[in-house]
Amino acid sequence: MRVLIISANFFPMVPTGAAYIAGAALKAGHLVEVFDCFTTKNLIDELREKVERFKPQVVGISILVVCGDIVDKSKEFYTKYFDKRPEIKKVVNCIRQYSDAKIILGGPGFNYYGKDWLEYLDLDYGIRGESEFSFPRYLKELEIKGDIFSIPGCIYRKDKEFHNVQRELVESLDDTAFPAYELFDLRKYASFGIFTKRGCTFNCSFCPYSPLEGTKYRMKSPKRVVDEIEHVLKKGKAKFFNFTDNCFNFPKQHAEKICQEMIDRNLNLKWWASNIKPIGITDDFCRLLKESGCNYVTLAIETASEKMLKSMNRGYNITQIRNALTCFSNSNITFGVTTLIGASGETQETISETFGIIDNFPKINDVWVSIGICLWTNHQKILDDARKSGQLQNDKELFDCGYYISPELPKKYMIEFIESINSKKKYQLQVNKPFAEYQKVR
Ligand code: B12
Ligand code: SF4
Repeated sequence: MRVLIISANFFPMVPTGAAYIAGAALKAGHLVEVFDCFTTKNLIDELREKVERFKPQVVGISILVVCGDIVDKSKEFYTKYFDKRPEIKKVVNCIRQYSDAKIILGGPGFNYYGKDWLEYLDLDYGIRGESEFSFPRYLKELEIKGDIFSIPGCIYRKDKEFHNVQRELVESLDDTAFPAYELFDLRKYASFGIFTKRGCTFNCSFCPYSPLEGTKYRMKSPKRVVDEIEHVLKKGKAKFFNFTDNCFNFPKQHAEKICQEMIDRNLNLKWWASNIKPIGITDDFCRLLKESGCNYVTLAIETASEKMLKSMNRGYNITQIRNALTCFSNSNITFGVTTLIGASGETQETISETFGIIDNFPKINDVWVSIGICLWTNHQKILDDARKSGQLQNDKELFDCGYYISPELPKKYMIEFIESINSKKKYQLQVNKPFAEYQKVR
C-alpha cells in the first residue's frame, strides 16, 4: 500500500515515533513516504503537493505534543502557552480535501486522549500505544479488507459510539523494525532519538508512564540498540543522538552494557540523555558515559526535600542526590538538573531545601525549574489531590492540559520566588498555567 506518515509536530523535536512506525511499514513491504510538519515552510501548500503527487491510500498522523507551556524569556512569567490542535486540524482538513486516503491517528500526544482527538478532528480511527506491530497489522487488514476493529490498542467510532480494544505491549523489542530516519531530513534537528527499553518500575505521583508502559522493563539488547544507532548513522547521515528513555540509567547494568557496546565498536559517537535518575551514580559510571561519547545529561532530581521526595514517591533520598551531583561535578560531562515545583505538600520550606542543595553545586550548567504539575492523563496519581482541591473539576480538562499546584504555596511568595529564580543566570523557568492566577495577585 502507499502509506504516508505525517509527523504532526511543530517543535524542534525529532519525529522519533513517526520514524519507528514508518520503519515498521517499510519492513512490512509497503511503499512509504513521510511529511514532516516541523521542517516545512508553507505547511498546507507543501502537504497538498505531497498528497496529490504520492496519492497515499493510508495517511498515518503521528501526534507528539498537544498543548502546554514552554520557556519564553520574553513573556510574562517567562513562559508561553501553546496549543497545536488547530494546526493539526488544518493538516487533517487538507488531506480530506485533496485525497480519499484512510486517516489513522497515533503518537504520544494521541495515546492519552484518543476519543477527544477523534471528536475534535471528526475522525473515526486511531491506535493507542506502541504500534510497531499493530500499525503493520492495520495496513494488512485494510489491504485484505479484513477486520481493522480488533487490532490491539485501536479506538474507533461506529454508529456514533466509541470503542476501545485493549493495548498490547511489545514484548520482544529486538524484533521490531529499525526507525526509518533516512526518510526525514535529520539536518533540521540537533539529534535523533533512540529508545533502549519500555516500562518503568517506579511510580512517581505525577507521572503516567508506568501505568501506560507497564511496571516491568522490556529491554532491547545492547547489541540491538547499537545496531540501530549504526543503522541511522549510515542511512540518516546524522552524528548526534539522544536516548529518549523515561530513565536511561535504570536498570543500571543495561545502560552500562549499552555504553560498553558503543565503546567496543569504536563508533566515535556523541550523545546526550535527559532523565538520568540520581540512583547508582558513581565516578566509574560517569567515566563510562563519557568514554562512550556522552556530552550532556540532565539529572532528573525534581526535588531535594526529603518530604517532597516521599510525597512524589521518587524512590531515592537526599544522600543519593548529593552523591549524583558530586559525581557529575567531578566528571567532564556537562550536566543540568530538572526540578518540578508544586506537587502535593510543597511549601516555602521544601522549596528552600531544594535550592539550598542545588546552589551548593556550582558545576551544574543549567537548572530547569518547572512550576505546577501538568495533568495530562487520568493515569497520574496526583489527580486525586487535584480533584480534592478543586483544581481539576472535570476530566475533560485533561485534553487542554490541566495543572496542579500545592495549595500550601502563597501566591505572593510564588511571585517573589519566580522573580528571584529568573534573576539567576543558569536557571530556565517554566511557570505552568497557574501563572494566570499569579497575574491577578501582581
Ligand atoms: C523523549 C521526549 C522528549 C525529548 C526529545 C524528544 C525526541 N523525539 O527525541 C525532549 C526532552 C527534547 C522533549 C521535549 C519536550 N517534550 Co517530550 N517527551 C519525550 C517522551 C519521554 C518520549 C517520546 C519518544 O520519543 N518516545 C519513543 C517513541 C518511539 O515512541 P512514541 O513517540 O510514543 O511512538 C510510538 C507510539 O506512540 C506509536 N506512534 C507514534 N506515531 C504514530 C502514528 C500512528 C499513525 C500510529 C498508529 C502510531 C504511532 O508508535 C510508536 C512506536 O511504538 C514523551 C513521553 C512518552 N513516554 O511518550 C514526552 C512527551 C512527548 N513530551 C511532552 C512535552 C509536553 C514536551 C515539551 C513541550 C515539554 C516542555 N514544556 O518543554 C518539550 C518540547 C519543547 C521543545 N521546544 O522542543 C509530552 C506531550 C504531552 C502532550 N499532551 O502534549 C509527552 C507525552 C510527555 C508527557 N508529559 O507525558 N521530550
Ligand atoms: S517520572 Fe520517571 S521514574 Fe518516575 S514513574 Fe515516571 S518514568 Fe518512572
